[in-house]
Amino acid sequence: MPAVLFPALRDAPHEAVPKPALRFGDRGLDYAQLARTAGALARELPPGRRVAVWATPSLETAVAVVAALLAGVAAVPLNPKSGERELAHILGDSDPALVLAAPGETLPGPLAALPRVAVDTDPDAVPETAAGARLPAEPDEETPALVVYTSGTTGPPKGVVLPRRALVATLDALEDAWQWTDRDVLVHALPLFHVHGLILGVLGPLRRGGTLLHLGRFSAEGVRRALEEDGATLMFGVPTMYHRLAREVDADPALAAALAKARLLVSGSAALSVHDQERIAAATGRRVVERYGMSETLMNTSVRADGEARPGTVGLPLAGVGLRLVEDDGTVIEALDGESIGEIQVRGPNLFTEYLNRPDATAGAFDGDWFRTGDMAVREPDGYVRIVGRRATDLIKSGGYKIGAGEIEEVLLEFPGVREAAVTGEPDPDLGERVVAWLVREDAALDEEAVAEHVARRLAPHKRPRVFRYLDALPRNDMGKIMKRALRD
Ligand code: MCA
Ligand code: AMP
Repeated sequence: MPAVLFPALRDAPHEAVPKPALRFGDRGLDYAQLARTAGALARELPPGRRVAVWATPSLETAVAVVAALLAGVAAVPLNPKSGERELAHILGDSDPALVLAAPGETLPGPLAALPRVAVDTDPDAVPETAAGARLPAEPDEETPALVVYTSGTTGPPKGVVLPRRALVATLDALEDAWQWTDRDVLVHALPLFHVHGLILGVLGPLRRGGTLLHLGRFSAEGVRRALEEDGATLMFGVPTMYHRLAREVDADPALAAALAKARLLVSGSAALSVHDQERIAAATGRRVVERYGMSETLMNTSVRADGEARPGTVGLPLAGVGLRLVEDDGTVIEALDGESIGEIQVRGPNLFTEYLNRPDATAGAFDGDWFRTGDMAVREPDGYVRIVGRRATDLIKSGGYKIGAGEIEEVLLEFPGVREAAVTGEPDPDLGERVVAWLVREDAALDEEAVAEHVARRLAPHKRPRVFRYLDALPRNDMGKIMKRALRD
């Protein structure tokens, strides 16, 4: 029997008291209403094809993705700020049958050729005949649920195919680690086109039968209000968000009191600085819990709700997740000594199936059934994982977004007046890392703003360089390869 992804949706029509499922600003749906709207939309989706979702931070995105999941149709969430180049690649690669978007949303050029289905979130607009219909039968657990695009060191982003089995495995492992229940009300302001905001942040509460409050846009005041006034018990955020809370919490006793009341504050997508962790702990008496995951693996480790949130660590492997550290020569590190550094490799039901249309990349990512994460770590004597770095210097994590240097370099080289380009990440107290462009330019008149704008338009605004540095020539080795380490040093 395939696992039922959302039991609360199937039970909803029989609930005596409506249970809130989703709220975005002043609009929301209870479980019965969500079953009705998403169920009706599910019946319009073409079996066996993929559908794109214009993933604005809105109720429509949540309904669209739930509808696709009910229909057993894989959803491809699109960053609504994607640049032209990125969007054209994703649409060409994933070949969606149609795009789901909120009514009235203006969609950019590359989407114009696709049929568009407007997502209606009004449960009263569903005809009685459709409203009474049963939800579609649950698909097989290996059926692709989502295709999430993620950047690599070079080339365009790859589509990570995530089966329903991986979603169930990761969300149920988090239920165990965080004692996550239907009484939890989650608040966050994460984007809905990545694993963190969409799978953990929307599908997580729905699988548990709990409630999501989405802020639309991150602000400390929004977080305070959700925790203090709207009964939120859990918060998810990237380290940049906790950094911004840490900056305000000293001077804002109401914010400190609200954070202190939360059942669990969870950070992920990048490393939370020990300094920010300590500032929040000093002001609230509460420690932020870190968990570690990846688009390809969903969640691998976490500090447990009943465990110790030790700054700089991401806790223990989750239930069902196999984790090992491997040295460069392939030796598996057995020692839990807090010192021996190896690459994290993982296996388990939480893993993706493949990179879409990229059997070469899929094969290259595995060592047998172990997935190579590219993250370097040590394990402490009690098994806690401490991430110490990343194998690839050409991957940048900025604001929790993974950004490939190669993709930006290609776009920089298209700009008139740019002769050579290299991209690196450098430490940034707010973003974790900021994107730095090293350019050899034709002449000093090059307009930095216009170059940043070009990257923001072709790729996405978070990929634009925040700093420009100019050189007469890029440092290269005998093979002509740019020596990034020399640049950073
Ligand atoms: C600025 N903007 C521009 C330009 N400059 N737009 C066009 N052209 C330009 N040249 C606009 C931006 O679009 C944005 O608009 C605003 O100015 C501010 O931009 P930015 O500085 O980039 O944003 P920020 O305020 O610094 O954002 C910080 C953030 C964001 C909110 C923390 O980085 C964020 O949401 N991060 C979450 C990433 C995430 O979810 N990662 C999960 C993937 P506007 O203000 O209108 O937006 S990792 C994952 O899923 C794994 C599994 C895991 O472990 O979780
Ligand atoms: P993405 O490919 O966008 O899903 O990002 C996955 C990467 O984010 C991982 O390979 C890690 O490098 C990083 N990451 C996620 N969570 C954490 C964390 N808690 N601490 C440090 N790095 C993290």
